[in-house]
Amino acid sequence: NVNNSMNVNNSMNVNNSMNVNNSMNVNNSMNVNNSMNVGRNLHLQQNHPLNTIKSTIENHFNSTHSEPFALHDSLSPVVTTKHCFDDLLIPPDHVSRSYSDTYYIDAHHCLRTHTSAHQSTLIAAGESQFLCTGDVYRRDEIDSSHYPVFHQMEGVKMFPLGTPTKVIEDDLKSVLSGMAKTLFGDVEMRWVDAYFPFTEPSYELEIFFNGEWLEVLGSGVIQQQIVRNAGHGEQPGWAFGLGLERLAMVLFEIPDIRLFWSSDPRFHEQFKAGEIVKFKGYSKYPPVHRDISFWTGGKEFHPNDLCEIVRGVCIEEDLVEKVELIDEFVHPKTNKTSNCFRVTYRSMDRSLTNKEVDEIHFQVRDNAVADLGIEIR
Ligand code: FA5
Ligand code: MG
Repeated sequence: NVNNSMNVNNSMNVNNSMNVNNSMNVNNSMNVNNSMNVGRNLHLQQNHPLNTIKSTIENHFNSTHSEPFALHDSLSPVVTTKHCFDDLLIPPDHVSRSYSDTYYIDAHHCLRTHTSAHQSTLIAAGESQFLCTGDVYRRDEIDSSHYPVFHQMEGVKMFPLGTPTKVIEDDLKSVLSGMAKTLFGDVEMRWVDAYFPFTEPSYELEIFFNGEWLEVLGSGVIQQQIVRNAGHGEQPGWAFGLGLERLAMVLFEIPDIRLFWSSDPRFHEQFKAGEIVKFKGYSKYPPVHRDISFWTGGKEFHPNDLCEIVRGVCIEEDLVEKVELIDEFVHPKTNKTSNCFRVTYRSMDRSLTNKEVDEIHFQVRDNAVADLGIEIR
């Protein structure tokens, strides 16, 4: 019934580039059979940064085109090797097919390595423009921007028969740079020639952000053979594939790709659907909780005053993460008000001992009694 929590952490002191190595349940040697992450569908979770990026892009496409893009975000990540590779003209000996790159389920099925795995099926189904989002899996390196599961969005736009390649290329570039402007504002961007077996010509879009060029997406004019094989003859089109985590890490200032998989409420509480806000780092060390229950005295009591006292006791080291009112009632006979506050102590850089937290908390109680005229229960 009481929702009166105050964050007394000084967020300016929070180290955004902290190492979160030990804080998460990351299974580096994930295999297909026991991966906990298959089916998590972060891109479908309300309020999740990946969902916000996804819907921002979807809204951008559908507000800049009069004919809507069909939206797909729940196609199974288990695909045939035909859909993932053959249909995209990826040669049989291409590195991306190897057992050291791809999570195979059997000789003919794998976890999709990119959302391009759905391209030819959707074109064959007659869709002329669509966005397709999903989790993709690669045996990739592990560092702060690479993770064996990440999320991609694929976009395809088909054109009337006979549309010149130049027109398609120009449309591709203007639509995608418009999308980048919607996400990043007025940034510098550049098109870099690239190679993909399934597009020709191919380009990568890079944007200059925080002092460096960042690869945002791969794209190009779809190889006609793919469209022919999908039963749509000489109809031309473009396609792109982008990494949602990379965009979200930059826009939300999320320092480590593993944070997206966190179940820590301190991560999720920071985000609301559709809002791009800067992530505030938090500590990986365990919290220590202490409650303080008291009758408020003759003086008028304000919760902020208690926060001041806690801050004062922890002046040398910023050890308090949160002070929240967890219970409040008025005694029916005496008419006195009782409050119970929970103080969460947590260091950004070490584990606290119970003994030192006890000492701090006793000091908090003593000071509160002396300064606020309260009566400990
Ligand atoms: C592809 O996956 C192509 N299918 C993209 C494409 C689609 C090209 C349609 C042409 C037409 P690439 O492997 O470069 O390309 O990945 C695309 C994006 O996914 C990258 O730009 C990057 O943003 C992201 N990405 C790639 N590997 C990782 C990873 N290990 N972790 C996080 N993001 C990644
Ligand atoms: Mg690339």
